[in-house]
Formats: sequence, structure tokens, C-alpha cells
Amino acid sequence: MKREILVYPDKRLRQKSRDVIAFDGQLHTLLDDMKETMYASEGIGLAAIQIGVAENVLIIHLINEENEQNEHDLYEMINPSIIKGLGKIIYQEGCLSVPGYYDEVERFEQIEVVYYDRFGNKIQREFDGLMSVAFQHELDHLKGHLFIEKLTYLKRKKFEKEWKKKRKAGE
Ligand code: Y12
Ligand code: CO
Repeated sequence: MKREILVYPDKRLRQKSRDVIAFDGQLHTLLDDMKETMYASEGIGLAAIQIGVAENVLIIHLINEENEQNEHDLYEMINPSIIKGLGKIIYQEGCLSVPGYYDEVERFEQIEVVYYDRFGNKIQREFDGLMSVAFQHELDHLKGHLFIEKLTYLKRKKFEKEWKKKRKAGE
């Protein structure tokens, strides 16, 4: 089932998510709903809190060279964490909870992560480039943070002004 995506400045996006304890049918339904919701909005990443569920669950599905989302590139990550971060990368980020706004954010270029799949299998992996950016962006959601919080003071002020104007215009 497609769910509603929470949009900034919805307070629920600031909640800290809790770890998943049961890798059961309820979790699988949540993951399936997240995928349906993300694909319907043409996203490449989504955290459970973006549909109002405060659980440590995120999905990432990057686009390949043919501009398609290949089945094998889908990641479902439960209780994810970063155990090592190296280097710096600056990437123009966007978020389904801040639609229509994109800006440059600095992240680790390489990360080593641990997470669980939908069946409770523990997985340890290294990511770099866009996958590293996407993981860090989604992990921030689980901690109650949005990418706009990483903007400089002036950029954030400009964003807030533009966002207010957009909301007034009913966009
Ligand atoms: C790099 C940087 C950030 C991420 C996080 C995942 N972000 C997204 O999936 C963003 C999707 C997005 C899609 C939009 O298009 C539509 O809604 C049709 C969009 O456009 C508008 O809202 C107008 C904005 C964001 C992963 C990797
Ligand atoms: Co986001």
C-alpha cells in the first residue's frame, strides 16, 4: 500500500527511530509499503520515519547507467549503523520530504556499515560514492535529521524564505 510522505516542517520527521526487534510479517509489509511509496514518488531512498513509522528501517535503490532501478541494486536495511567513515564527498542532495529543493552537502566518501536484512541476517559492507551519500542521508532521517540542517547559516536562511513563499503559494 502506498503511504503518505511527511513533508518538512512536519514535527514527526524530528523523532528518533527505535530498533526493530521482530523480523516478521509486519516488518515485511512496512518494507513493501516503503518501496511502493518510494517508486510512486520517483525516489531513490526512503526512511520509515518519512511515512510516519519511527523504526530503524531504510531502503535505497539507486539508478543505473540505463536510468533504471535494477532489482539487484535494491537495499533493505534494518537497524543500520556506520562503523567507519573516511574522506569527504560533496553531493547535490534531494529528499522526498523536502520536495523541489536540492543543495550540496558534505558527507564521508567511504563508509563501512552494519545492518540486518528483512530476515534478520547481519550484513557488514563497504560503500563509496553515491551509495555512501544515500546511506548517510537516510541514516540521518532515522536520527531525526534532514539534509537541510547541514546547510550553512546563509543557505538555510535562503531555504526557509523560499519554503515559506512556496507554502503561501500553495505549491
Ligand atoms: C543522494 C542524495 C540523496 C538521496 C536520498 C534520497 N532522495 C530521493 O529519493 C529524492 C527524491 C526526489 C524525487 C523528486 O521527484 C518527484 O517527486 C517526482 C523530487 O522532485 C520534486 O519533489 C519536485 C525531489 C526529490 C539519495 C542519494
Ligand atoms: Co530524505
